[in-house]
Amino acid sequence: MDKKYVAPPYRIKMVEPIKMTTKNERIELLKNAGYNPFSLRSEDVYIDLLTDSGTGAMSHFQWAALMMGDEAYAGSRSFYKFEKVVKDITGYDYVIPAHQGRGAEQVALPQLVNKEGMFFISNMHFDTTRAHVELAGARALDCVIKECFDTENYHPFKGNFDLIELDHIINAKGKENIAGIIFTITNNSAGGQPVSMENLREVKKIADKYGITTLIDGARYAENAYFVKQREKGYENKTIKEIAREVFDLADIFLMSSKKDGLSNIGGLIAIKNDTDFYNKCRTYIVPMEGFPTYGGLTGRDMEALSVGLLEALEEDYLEHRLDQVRYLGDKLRDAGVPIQYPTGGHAVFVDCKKFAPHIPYYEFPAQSVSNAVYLEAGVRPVEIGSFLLGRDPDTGKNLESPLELMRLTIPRRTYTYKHLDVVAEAVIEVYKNRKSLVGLGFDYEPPVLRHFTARLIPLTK
Ligand code: P61
Repeated sequence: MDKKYVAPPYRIKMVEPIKMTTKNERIELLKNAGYNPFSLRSEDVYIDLLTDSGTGAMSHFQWAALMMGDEAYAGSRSFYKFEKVVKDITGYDYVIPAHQGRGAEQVALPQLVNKEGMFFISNMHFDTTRAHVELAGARALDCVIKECFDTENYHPFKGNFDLIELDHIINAKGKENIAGIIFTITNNSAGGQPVSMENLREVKKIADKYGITTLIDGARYAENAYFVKQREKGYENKTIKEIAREVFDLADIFLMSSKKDGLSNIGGLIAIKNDTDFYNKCRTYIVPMEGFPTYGGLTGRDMEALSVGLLEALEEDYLEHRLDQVRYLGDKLRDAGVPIQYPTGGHAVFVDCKKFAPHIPYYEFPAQSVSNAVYLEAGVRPVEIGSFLLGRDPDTGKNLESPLELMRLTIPRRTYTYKHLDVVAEAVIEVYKNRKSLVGLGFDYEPPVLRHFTARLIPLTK
């Protein structure tokens, strides 16, 4: 295995002080937060690994571009700049900005659902995508390869679609009932795992065979392209932009939360290959939901920053360092015996808490328990991606069991140093050493929807 990690291809020009709290303070802070790190104040967090969404550092080119924002309500110059960049990257005909990924989802997805009993199929839907599929009256079905759930063993593309399962689902549900096939690249929920070009080509063939629309949920499409370059034969000498373009050629619609690979703090978009009718529908509905089609909930300066950020995110030296940071943290944990989703993906290290704390059952949220312990140890804030986030079966009211119980250590872009990651690794390793003392959690307050954001929990003493 290559153990070399590249130094950042940037230097630091502005700093944001962060402060370390004491363990006793953190015990009190976590208790007040209802044992749910979402309720902590960010000031009480030393290293914040809750998400890579909108938390990255902008370049000086982006900060300079902010000054060029044209805040016109209609026909903003900044929109046309943004549109040009997105068209150049995707090769698509139409571009509509949205305030973030879920804004794009709420406008675009319902336009594909034209009757009851329809389905979207994805390698793995992200939770907001699933929520918007369901709000549109459809159902979300996942068909990722089984290797994805085997966290220990290497597979270069754990985000791949299970092609046999995909064909099977389409036949079982009826092709006329499939609203679309969504390529989630990278596959966030199971580890930021990439999808290979070969797999996407096969998915496209299946979609064409049945005449089904293909969509990209491409919050991290540039990171996916970098993995293709590193791991897939025939792509070694292609540029990231060329690889990304090959993916765009396989789809009809691109939905993006540009808070990730747009290297900006806010933003989203809908891009459409050539379907004028679909574009007109989205353009109509963006108005009441997000705003006029040339701003879609963004300011002119947001669109300026994005126009620069989208291109910077395709730069190879940036991507190499970005993925090296994730690999660095993953290697440190793996070397110490901590079970992680291996290999590491694009934006985070996912710790396998079914293996970390096997004595805690899924309905007492093992990954949440580990996350809390990591916060107590060093003021590091991870996020649970497991049964706590999954919620309850709407019909039976029972807690659903997630196939994976993960603690995500999500690395913001261009924000932390390798030394910060050492602190994170040391904290997780320390908690791992004392893992037998971890206890499960029960509800003090459980909200009826998206409970993980605002629930209050209590530790269940043995
Ligand atoms: C994240 F705790 N992701 O990973 P928006 N598609 C994909 C995403 O990863 C994604 C969106 C669409 C987040 C933010 C987040 O329960 C949570 O711009 C592949 O966030 O609307 C977002 O994009 C939606 C964190 C979202 C959460 C929901 O951290």
